[in-house]
Amino acid sequence: MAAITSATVTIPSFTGLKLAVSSKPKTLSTISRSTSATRAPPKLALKSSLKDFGVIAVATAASIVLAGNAMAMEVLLGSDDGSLAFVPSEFTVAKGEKIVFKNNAGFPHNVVFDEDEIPSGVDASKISMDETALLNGAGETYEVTLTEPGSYGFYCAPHQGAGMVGKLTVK
Ligand code: CU1
Repeated sequence: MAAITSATVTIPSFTGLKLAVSSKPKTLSTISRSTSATRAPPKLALKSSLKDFGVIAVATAASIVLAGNAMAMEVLLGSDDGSLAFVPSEFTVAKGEKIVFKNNAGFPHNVVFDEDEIPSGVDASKISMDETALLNGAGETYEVTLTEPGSYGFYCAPHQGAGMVGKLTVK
C-alpha cells in the first residue's frame, strides 16, 4: 500500500462524485468540488474520462481508438491556431460511425451534448462527458458512437461562452 499514488486515491472519489451528480441536478458546490478534483494530476483527466457511458459511448486513448477503426470521424478540440472551437464544428456521420474528439489546443476541453438539441428519446447524459470532466492533456480523446439519426448540438462546457459549440448530423 506504500506505493499508492495520489491518482489511485483520487479516482475512486471522482467516480463517486460523478454518480452522485448524474442522479440529480448539479449544484454549484458539486461542480466546484469535482472541477477542482479534475484539475489534479494530468493523468487523472484521462482516467476521469473513462466513465461508464454504457455500450454506445466509451473514452479511450487515440491510439487504441484509431487502430482497427477505419470508419471514425476525428474532431479536434481547439484549432491549430489556438482558437476555442471544434474542428470541424459541423459534420455528418453515418449512424454507428465512431466519433473521436481529440484534444488539440487550448485545452482543457470536454464534450457535452445539449439535451434540447438532440433527437427525442436520446439521453444526453449517456452520450456526453460529465460537464465537470475535462480532457487536460494533448491527444486525449473522448469517443462516442451515435445510433439515432438526427441532428445533435454539442458544446465544450468550459468554452461554451467563447463559442466552442458544434453541430453534427447522424444519417
Ligand atoms: Cu473547450
